[in-house]
Amino acid sequence: MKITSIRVFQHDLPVADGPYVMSSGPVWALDTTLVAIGLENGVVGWGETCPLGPTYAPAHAKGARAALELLAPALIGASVRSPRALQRRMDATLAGHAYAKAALEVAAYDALGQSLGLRVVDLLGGAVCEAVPAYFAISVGAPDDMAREAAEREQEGYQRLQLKVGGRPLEVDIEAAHRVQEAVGPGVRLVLDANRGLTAADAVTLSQALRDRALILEQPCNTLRELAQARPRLCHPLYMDESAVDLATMVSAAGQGLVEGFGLKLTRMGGLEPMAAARDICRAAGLRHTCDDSWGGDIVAAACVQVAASVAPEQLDGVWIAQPHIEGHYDAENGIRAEEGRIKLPSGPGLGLSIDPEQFGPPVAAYD
Ligand code: 0XW
Ligand code: MG
Repeated sequence: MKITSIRVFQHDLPVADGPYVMSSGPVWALDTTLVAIGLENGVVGWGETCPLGPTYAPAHAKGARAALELLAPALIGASVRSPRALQRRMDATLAGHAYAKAALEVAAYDALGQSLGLRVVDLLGGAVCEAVPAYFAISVGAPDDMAREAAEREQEGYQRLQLKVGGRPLEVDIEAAHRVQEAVGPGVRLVLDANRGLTAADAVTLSQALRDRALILEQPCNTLRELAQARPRLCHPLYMDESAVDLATMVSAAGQGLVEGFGLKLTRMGGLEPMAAARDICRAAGLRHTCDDSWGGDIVAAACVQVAASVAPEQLDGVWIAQPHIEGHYDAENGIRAEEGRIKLPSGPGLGLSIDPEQFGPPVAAYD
């Protein structure tokens, strides 16, 4: 199962129903990077990393491809039989850059699973279900428009809706939360996600103004210190997303009782293995979490669903995929999609996808 080649592709992902609007502003198009790992047995495994623009997190598309210039050659000749050994080899080549390493790690798991005739979830402890709940993120918008979209998404089967807030007067966010909750049934769980855009004081004001609403507040503030400062005065469960940059931070937050849950992103954590460890930390601490990523097509989505299917249902808040905002699929037959609020786990080995590299054009880099 030795790696004999690595191909890197660049692919544009315009936001089909754009813009996607968070507290940091609108996003109209994304730049994704795909990697294809070729093995001596002829198997090809795929990975992907797609930062949500250059300011959402300390990651950007060209940075991923620059990191891969160092990382890919270091993996030629290594075996995918030990993802941990690959991780050590990558860490000995380049510090940090988890979002780039994740693309290679996922591709290695895809190739390993295909070689063994196993799904990636079978390599992560096994599936506890064959479909996982999806959730939908509603962009910052006029309260009426957000309420209308919330009602439509509930009709589509989503039972968890994330409202993007921040970047505007708090009063408008408060009005939007009221209007959305009035527009949907009691079975829909609502999350307000400011993507780090609020001060601690504003987070407290928002929460106290909505104290009678059943909500989750996700990453309202930018830093751990601000989350801890706001925490005692919040009226709602607090989830950490962008601040959960590694397992050590999660262990510390769980140990302090700082949060009730996490929004977890696969490439931010460094791939499937760290995500599975994060899953186990949450299980041990009795915390709920999502299995998501910042953006990306079928390959990122498949990786998120594979790990999500190994999570105890009582711990899984849901899976977010970018697919509703992307035209088409990388794999038209097995592509990952939400149907009636749930995402089916593909049946095929590896990620369960069959990817034609021709769709991405010539590789931007090739290593043999
Ligand atoms: C909703 N997401 C999982 C997708 C976007 O990348 C942002 C992210 C979040 O929860 O912050
Ligand atoms: Mg979030």
